[in-house]
Amino acid sequence: MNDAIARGNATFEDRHARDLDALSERLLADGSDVGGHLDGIGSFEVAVPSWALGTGGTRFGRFPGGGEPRDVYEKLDDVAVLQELTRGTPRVSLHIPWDEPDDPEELKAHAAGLGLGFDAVNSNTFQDQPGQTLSYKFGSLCHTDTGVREQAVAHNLHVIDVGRTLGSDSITIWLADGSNFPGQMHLRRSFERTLGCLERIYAALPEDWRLFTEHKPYEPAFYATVVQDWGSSLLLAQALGERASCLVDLGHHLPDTNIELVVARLVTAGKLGGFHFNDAKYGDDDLTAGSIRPFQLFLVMNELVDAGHHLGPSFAPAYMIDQSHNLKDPIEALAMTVENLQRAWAKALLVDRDALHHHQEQNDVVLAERTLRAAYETDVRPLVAEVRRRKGGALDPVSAFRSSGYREKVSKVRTFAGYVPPQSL
Ligand code: RM4
Ligand code: MN
Ligand code: MN
Repeated sequence: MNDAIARGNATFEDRHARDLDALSERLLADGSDVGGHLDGIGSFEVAVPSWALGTGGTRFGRFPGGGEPRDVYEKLDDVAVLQELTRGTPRVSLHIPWDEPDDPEELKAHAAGLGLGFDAVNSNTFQDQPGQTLSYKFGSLCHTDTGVREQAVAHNLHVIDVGRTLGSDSITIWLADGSNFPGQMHLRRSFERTLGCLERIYAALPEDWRLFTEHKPYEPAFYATVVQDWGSSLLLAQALGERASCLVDLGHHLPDTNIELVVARLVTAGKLGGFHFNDAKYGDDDLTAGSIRPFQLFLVMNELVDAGHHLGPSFAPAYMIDQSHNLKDPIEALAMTVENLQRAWAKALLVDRDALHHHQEQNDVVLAERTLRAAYETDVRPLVAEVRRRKGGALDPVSAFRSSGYREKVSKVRTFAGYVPPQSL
């Protein structure tokens, strides 16, 4: 990959240098600290979910590409490629049991050899696994049957155990629990049972670990999801304690929800724990971040940067990607997501916060909005590319990936696709 990166960077070098000069000159004239911006952009890192490396499917089918990773080791190899290209993805968020390692120590060593570590581990009580005693058809942590709840709690404790060996420091719990028809489930009791189980998982959390609850309005439950919205998620996190917080998945909101406002509220509550970046037009579409609503992504990043200014280093949400593509090459899709995240983050860093604050205090609607838009409309691509270049990454990750011939190469070796990716999750 390094050869392809060097070749690509040589091709784009002159043009990049000219674009970077022009932008730096303009930013300096506006009083911006260009060096500071470059450092700030470089500080943004995002974890890659282990389920994003294979071609995703929908419930109507799957069209696998060649050379998909066959196991978790090959998935890490692909994340290492992404990291070489983008220099922004040094960690993996592992899903268990989809990517459960036979030997976590060995997987940790394999990851370390690739320069990778582990972010939050994800439990799965939304599907029945082969050989499982009791079914999650009617829920897991919310289930009416104690036995099912016990089994689901035990699974989460196991996930924590695996994560501990891998060097992870948090668990994300997303529950499909809910009902499809009015009357099917006692709305209050099902929530209380869920909290009761989460309390037991929380009690087993290693001291330096965090627990994230992830809300989702619907799917697969179409009438009432137990952890349906950020309010429910917040109630759980507050009841559990200090090390529990909420995870916001950008695709888990009803159309037109003001997600930046959700972020702001959770920051105020001190309960914004993690993020799943992706994009969506209608539902939990898991598309490339920034592909559909780039302005919304910018406004979310603006809240995150603003919270960082206000709270300092203690504000450290776990930034993760949650996407699943059925059309794009997964590595290219991830490279585009990382790039779009870096750009949105870079734009948010450019917001003149003092000016914005001043205009807000003066109730100057026009100048406040113009201050935000001035940052949003700045073409930050040269800054972001420069950050990658300085770290040894690619000026243009997708073209470097294509010219490397990586997918063709692994296609020859990865001949049996044993992995069946998530369908419509
Ligand atoms: C869910 C949710 C979870 C993810 C699964 C695969 O919709 O977003 O975060 O682990 O999908
Ligand atoms: Mn998610
Ligand atoms: Mn989702």
